[in-house]
Amino acid sequence: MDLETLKSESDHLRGTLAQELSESSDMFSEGAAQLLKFHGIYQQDDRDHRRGKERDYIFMVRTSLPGGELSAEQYLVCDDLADWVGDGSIRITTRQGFQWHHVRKGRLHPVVWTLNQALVTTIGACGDVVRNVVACPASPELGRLAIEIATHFRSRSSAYWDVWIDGKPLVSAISDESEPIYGESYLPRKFKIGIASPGDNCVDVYTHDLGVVTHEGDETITILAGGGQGRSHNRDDTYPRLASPLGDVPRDRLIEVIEAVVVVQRDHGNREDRKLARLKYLIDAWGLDRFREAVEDRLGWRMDPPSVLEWPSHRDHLGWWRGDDGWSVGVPIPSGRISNHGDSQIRTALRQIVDFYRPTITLTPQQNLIFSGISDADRPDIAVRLATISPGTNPLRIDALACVALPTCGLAVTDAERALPKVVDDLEQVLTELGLESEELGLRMTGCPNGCARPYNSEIGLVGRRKGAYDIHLGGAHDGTRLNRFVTGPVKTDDVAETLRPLLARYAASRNEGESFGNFFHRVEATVPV
Ligand code: SRM
Ligand code: SF4
Repeated sequence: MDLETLKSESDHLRGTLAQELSESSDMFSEGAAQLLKFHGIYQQDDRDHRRGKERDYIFMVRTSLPGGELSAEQYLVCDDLADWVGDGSIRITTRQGFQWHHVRKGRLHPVVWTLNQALVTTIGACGDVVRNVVACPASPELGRLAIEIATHFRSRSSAYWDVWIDGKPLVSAISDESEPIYGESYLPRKFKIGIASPGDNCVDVYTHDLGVVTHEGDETITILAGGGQGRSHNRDDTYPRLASPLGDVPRDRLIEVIEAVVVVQRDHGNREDRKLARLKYLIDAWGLDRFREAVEDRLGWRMDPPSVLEWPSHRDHLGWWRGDDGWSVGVPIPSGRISNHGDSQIRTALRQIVDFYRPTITLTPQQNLIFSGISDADRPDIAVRLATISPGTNPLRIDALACVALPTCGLAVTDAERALPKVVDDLEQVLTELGLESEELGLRMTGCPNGCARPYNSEIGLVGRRKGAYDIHLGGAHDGTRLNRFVTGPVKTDDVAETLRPLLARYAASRNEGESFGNFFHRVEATVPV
């Protein structure tokens, strides 16, 4: 059965899920596995353990945490789960969520049930709906806006409660299952929303289907539309795209505007070919003006021309700062992996801080986390504890992102998270030799072209091409406002740094003052041999 039929005939995302969940098999049927995604769960297999056609079925559970915020109590529940499911780790995602990997089928119900008792949901974390809404993690106000948007676009189906919470909704009773926004077939594809503070592009606002940009001291909001990173190696008609400025709208009409964009995509997005179903392809097929007109026709009023945006800041919120509720500290977590291995005891250190000092936790879209609400008295001890898990001060290492990839991702052609440390070590060595060790060089690595670590607008994007080898993309703007381009590949993991050395040497020797590596490459690219 094709996915469109499956969705519309699923009885609002129920399908055979409840029945299959109670069966002893270690996996779900293809149809049920597709519906499972709308409940925040992916059926996977451990690719390190593939033997011929034999599969070791495991599941990934993903939270939907608008704005990435958790209380200390919720964090501790999430941390506990890492011990009794999976591989002893939790993973912070590039959309401010948590993921648990290696969950066995028999544990799915207790995991989702336990999360919901702590008021952490997984509904809509995956599937053809509005996904987790991300927001600048340093702004509580934007966090609240993310919750407002997420609540408005949450699916009304009560299948989630039926399957996972024994029919009992925990937050609010849903009496009507009809989906006024999504309709019976939901959206043609996932839909992503990101909210940025003025001048601060830490959420990579141009990479979302819809970007929301607030303005200081002003009730106007700038809307961007049509961002996305995913592409396929064998399909030239797929490509990454930066969101285009659509218009300025009043704050009190924001939800109405987002709904109009979502509904235009629902009605006109491609339902024949899932590879071309994201909003970016509709906008390119129609042209931005026709798309804007369709949105305005739904609204019944016109948007103002979009404000010009500038982004002096793009890096994550790391280190200490003082806010209204005390101290906050942004903690770099390499590839977002909260685990203990060897000398690195990240999970234990974070748990002890949360358990003892009860800060608020905000996950960031750059796979890090922020502790807030810390008193003057508690700050020194927390600082000492965090020093034990510090990845150092090198900006390349701290800013680098890698997607999960092998062994859990079914679409990976090679490693990313597991390969990143070697690439960073090698590059750090080259940068030090060239006197560039304190440069902020945005490096992002993925195990396939789908773009989960947003590699296509980074300064150096490494995109998995085949086992152990990557295409190198260069020239993205430091602030995320320009796509990079394919330069060479596939290059083996061990050869990445040496391949880049001549270009980095030229950058060291002939860059303009204050020029970032991405801008340098963009300026001189026609003459650069790589
Ligand atoms: Fe992603 C599919 C992991 C953010 C574009 N992504 C997947 C799957 C579920 C593989 C699958 O479909 O079987 C990966 C699961 C791996 C695993 O084992 O955990 C996966 N994506 C991730 C995460 C965990 C990456 C990370 O290391 O942090 C991120 C989870 C975010 C979350 O909490 O919701 C994640 N994915 C992204 C982003 C970045 C973003 O949203 O800011 C993108 C690029 C932006 C975009 O959507 O265009 C992204 N993921 C994709 C795509 C390409 C979609 C497309 O339009 O072509 C796929 C493949 C698909 O959907 O068919 C995909
Ligand atoms: Fe998997 Fe590819 Fe996404 Fe990495 S970019 S998590 S390999 S789908």
